[in-house]
Amino acid sequence: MVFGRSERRRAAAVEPVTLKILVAGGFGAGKTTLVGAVSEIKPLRTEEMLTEAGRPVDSLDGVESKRTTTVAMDFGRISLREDLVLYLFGTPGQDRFWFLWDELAQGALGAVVLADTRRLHDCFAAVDYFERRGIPFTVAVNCFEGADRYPAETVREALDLDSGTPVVLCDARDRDSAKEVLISVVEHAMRISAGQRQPAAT
Ligand SMILES: Nc1nc2c(ncn2[C@@H]2O[C@H](COP(=O)(O)OP(=O)(O)O)[C@@H](O)[C@H]2O)c(=O)[nH]1
Ligand SMILES: [Mg+2]
Repeated sequence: MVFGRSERRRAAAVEPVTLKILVAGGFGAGKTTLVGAVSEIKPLRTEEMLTEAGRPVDSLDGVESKRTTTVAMDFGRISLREDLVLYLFGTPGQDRFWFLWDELAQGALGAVVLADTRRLHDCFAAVDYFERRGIPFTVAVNCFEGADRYPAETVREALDLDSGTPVVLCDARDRDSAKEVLISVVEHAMRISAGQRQPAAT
């Protein structure tokens, strides 16, 4: 039926809601991997080969196989539904690129903080950053082989997170797993904004 309601709905789907999500975490935590695993478009990356000069700065302990480093950011897109599209922006992992964060954070609905339990302290800065700015985030523990497994609650305590902040275990290489992480961020951000819309009790 050409003029039926279903046609209208299909037309409406052409303009989906687009949301911006940041993907943060320490160097080698899996940001580029996660964006690449879920993105429907070829992820835009600005990677530079680690140079000898960069070696003393970019610690490779625990990420022995890592050969490139993201100097600007990862960018990707995923449609969670036909009317809901996420744009993913991977934040640069090294502290010396922090000047890019404030611009990246503009208009972000929420964030993923990728954590590697072998180097948990590497994500403290990202957690602090989003807490300070009131940007909702989910902590996604990237379960590398060879890393000890900890329950989500243990990670929550170690990071001293608010009870409402989701902590999920993931495999950044796995599309479905990475998608679950993103759904967690969106749901968490929606819960927070719904809470803020509640009229104040009189
Ligand atoms: N075993 C394992 N390796 C991973 C996983 N996620 C990322 N890696 C690898 O760890 C290294 C660092 O990941 P990358 O995404 O570049 O980290 P980034 O610095 O946060 O962007 C790469 O060699 C990845 O292939 C994972 O879930 N399991
Ligand atoms: Mg990267």
